[in-house]
Amino acid sequence: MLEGFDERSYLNARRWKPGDDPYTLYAFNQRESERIPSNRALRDTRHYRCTTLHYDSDLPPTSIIITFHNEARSTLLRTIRSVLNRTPVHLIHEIILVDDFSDDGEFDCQLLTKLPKVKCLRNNKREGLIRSRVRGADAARAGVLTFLDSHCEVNKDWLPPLLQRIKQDPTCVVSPVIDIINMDTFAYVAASADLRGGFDWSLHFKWEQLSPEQRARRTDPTQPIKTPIIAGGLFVIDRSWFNHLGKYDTAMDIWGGENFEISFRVWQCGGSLEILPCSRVGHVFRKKHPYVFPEGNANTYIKNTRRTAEVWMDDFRLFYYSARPAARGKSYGDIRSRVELRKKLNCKSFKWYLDNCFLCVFKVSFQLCTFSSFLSLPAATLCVNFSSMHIQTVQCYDASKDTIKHHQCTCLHCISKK
Ligand SMILES: [Mn+2]
Repeated sequence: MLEGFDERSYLNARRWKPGDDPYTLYAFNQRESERIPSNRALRDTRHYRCTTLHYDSDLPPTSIIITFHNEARSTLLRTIRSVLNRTPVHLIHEIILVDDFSDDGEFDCQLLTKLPKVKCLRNNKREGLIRSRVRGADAARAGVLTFLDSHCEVNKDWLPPLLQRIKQDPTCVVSPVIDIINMDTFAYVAASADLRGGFDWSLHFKWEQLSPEQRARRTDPTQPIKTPIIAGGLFVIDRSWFNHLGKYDTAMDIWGGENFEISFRVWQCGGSLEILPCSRVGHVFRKKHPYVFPEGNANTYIKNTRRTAEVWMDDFRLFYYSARPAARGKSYGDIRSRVELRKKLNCKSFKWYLDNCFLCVFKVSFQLCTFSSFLSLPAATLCVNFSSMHIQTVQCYDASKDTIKHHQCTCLHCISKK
């Protein structure tokens, strides 16, 4: 299968000397990654009942899209080889690599396209994850799109459960359980299958344990888990549905925030998000980004999340601004086409999303907003006092008229996780 591909010369691994720091380039242990074979065996981390499930023999094939920027060759190759080794060949229409203007990307593209099914597109300037993914999606020819990160390893039977679900319901957007590849040892570690995606009001993603009640309701551990948010690195979506929903917000830069945008959009515009516990894909989690953000990491994250808040969160964007005061006054570009899109697709409100997408049971109460709490905020956009479980905001500020309306606060108390 791999004849014509010279792995050793592709990897071009360096000789490590004592004292060399293997974390310099990629913020993970490059030496260990180079030492581990690209086709290593992995422990099957699924629940044993997953092995008894059957999938249709006529599942739709998929285009697998992997974008990368200055990825380590060893991890990129392991991503691709794990896909080739652990996926029924008829289900892979193609593997599309999008090289986002890596320093030596021409070589990566030239060499990797010798692998079966692999095509490579190279950006001629840095575009970031979001526009790179859209470029890959536009080039894709299969009816289903599979987005993968560039430092993953797919596990046994990872793809059929995802494709089966899309075949049943093309409006469903599905993710595997994301196992952990240790950034120091490259050990492959099973992640809990009792997690779903959540966030705080500053739009930071976090994994959230299913509550004891939710777990009790899950009598079948192979069943999908509805999730308010996807982590964003790895997911599968019907291609027409992706296009219909407006792909991604291509005015977002580099990385970050796009998972909120696509998650809110999918739910509010008639779809759903699920994690499928019988699909497992490992991912190297790191503590920091190894690459540069041309506009700075924080500015990029603010621009992307602010666009998300402005387009999708209605008045609840005020929670975002109180949790992230630095976002006020930062430029975020033109959002008119995304607002248009939301109108055209007739999407539901953010309140509907909060009420229906398993976040919280909210209790609303009204109380007087004290003058002092109002004054304590520099921009005076909100009288607010919240933690992630107890949020208060006020209707005493009218953003459109820039005036204080009244002093009644609306408080949302998250009583319990749905
Ligand atoms: Mn990653």
